[in-house]
Amino acid sequence: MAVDCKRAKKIPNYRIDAHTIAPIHPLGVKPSGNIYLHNNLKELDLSRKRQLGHLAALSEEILALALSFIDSPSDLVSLGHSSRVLYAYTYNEELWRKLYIDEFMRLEAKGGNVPNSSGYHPYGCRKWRGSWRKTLLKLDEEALIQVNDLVFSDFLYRPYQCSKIDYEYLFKRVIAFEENSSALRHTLNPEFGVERIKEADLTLETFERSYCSKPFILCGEGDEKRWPLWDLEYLVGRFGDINFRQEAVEWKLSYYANYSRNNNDESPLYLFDCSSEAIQTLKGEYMAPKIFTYDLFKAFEGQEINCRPDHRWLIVGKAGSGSTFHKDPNQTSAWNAGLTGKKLWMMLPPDVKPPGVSTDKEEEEVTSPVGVGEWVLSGYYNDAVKLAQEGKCQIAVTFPGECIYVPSGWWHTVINLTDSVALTENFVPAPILSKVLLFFKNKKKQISGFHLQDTVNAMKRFLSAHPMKSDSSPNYEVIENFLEKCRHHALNNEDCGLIDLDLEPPIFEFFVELVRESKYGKHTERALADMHELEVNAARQEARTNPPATKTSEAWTNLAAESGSNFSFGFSFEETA
Ligand SMILES: O=C(O)CCC(=O)C(=O)O
Ligand SMILES: [Fe+2]
Repeated sequence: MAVDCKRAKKIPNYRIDAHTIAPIHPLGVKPSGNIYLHNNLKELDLSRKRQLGHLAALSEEILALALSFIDSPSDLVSLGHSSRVLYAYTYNEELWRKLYIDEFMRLEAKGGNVPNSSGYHPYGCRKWRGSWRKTLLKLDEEALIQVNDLVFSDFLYRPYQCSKIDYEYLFKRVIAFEENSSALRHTLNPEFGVERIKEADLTLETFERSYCSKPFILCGEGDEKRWPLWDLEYLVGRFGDINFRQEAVEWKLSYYANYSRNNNDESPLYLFDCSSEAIQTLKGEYMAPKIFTYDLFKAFEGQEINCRPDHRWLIVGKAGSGSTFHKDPNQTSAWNAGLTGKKLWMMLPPDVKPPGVSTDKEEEEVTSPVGVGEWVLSGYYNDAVKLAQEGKCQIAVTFPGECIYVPSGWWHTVINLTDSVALTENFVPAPILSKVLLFFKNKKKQISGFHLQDTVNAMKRFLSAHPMKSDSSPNYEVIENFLEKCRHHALNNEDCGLIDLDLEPPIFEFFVELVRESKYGKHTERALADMHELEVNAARQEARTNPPATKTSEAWTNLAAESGSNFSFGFSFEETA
């Protein structure tokens, strides 16, 4: 008991108290629970019915759904002008954001993927005015019609509440603790913190032997110039007129900066760019940590092959933006270097489900039902702290100049606690080759980032440049069959994962042969053997946790063996296990 108390004291308190966030909604909308403080519920019900007319028969969910089908700003504003309650429901930023983004996507689909230099302007909106509603209606001021004591709705209040979270304040204890660890270049929280190591102290050999499958943070040694000190203002100064991708939209960086400085979004648009003109310049202005450059996905590079999935991103986001829980694509590992700002990381091993996330068995569908703000306010963050105290989750804050390693297959979420700029790259260190191969072999539907035409071209060029070796013949055959099948289709260059054709590129077979022929060839046989072992272990584990509901009877097996290939019955000998 005494030992437990002492231990409990040693663990830093990373929990937060989210109950103090109660901003006043600009229209006076109150949280649902406040309705019980109203002194005349009958009168409230009557006014609501008067205000909504026939729409009062709808539940809030159905009303919201119906409003989301309105597909023009002028219709939405007209409906809002018919009563105060409808003004409040149509004021919801999510509706206006959707209107803008749907139109942007329509314009992009019509005009092709590469916007002209001025980009697309849904409904002629060339100026960001501080909210999606004001931008679409080209308003600098709004009437802000008040609905005090008339609208009690979590549905309307909650997103506003989330947009006003002061993350730096909410996580001040965690930040202070991590700041000390960062200054010492050593984690003061070995229980569930992420180990910090000086970049110069970690050799490739030690990384591959002992660090490849756990998170850690590489820190510098006071060298201010180790990483570029870019912030958004600096980038706007250099690339303000260049288009960058922010999730579904692509805007000039100067436009994104205006948006970023002034919006009420619950989940602000996150700039995640791998293809702007600027990134071509910027990629020459930093050096990845040396130990992360031994990267087996380089086998997909080179003039002759040139079909590597995108793997390098510039990330810019304001406080409150972030990445919801995910595993990185194609079972790759990643590094992420903070250039400005503070990022909160939560990382869980591959087989621990993150709080608030549900998946199907194969993890093809991942549902994070809420944005990061809602995730924090609903108590899931504190659930993650509890998991961390049980050794099932690691939590850290990274600061400028720190580079975190995200191991292959680990769940992770990131919350920008302040405005942030970061660089990230996905890569495949040698020890995870077997896991990537297993993924390519058995999770074909989840493979992403390979473009059909580029991949087909790469396969053709590879086959003509590399004569078959005896070990390669089954793989060559599969690739040749695929190429033959492609001859009967008109190919586009969509991501293979999005294509609905009966064409599944044999990425597993191709990758094996590419690695075999590359400078990483010495890893091939060992990785294939390890992959096989992983496969057998996974099958054993599956049999243990999910024994088949039926088993084939001995009689059936014997009969089948005796009758040879002509065996056929119109009934089954299956018995319940
Ligand atoms: O938001 C971030 O910085 C994390 C990015 C990330 O996890 C990713 O690129 O996969
Ligand atoms: Fe990630």
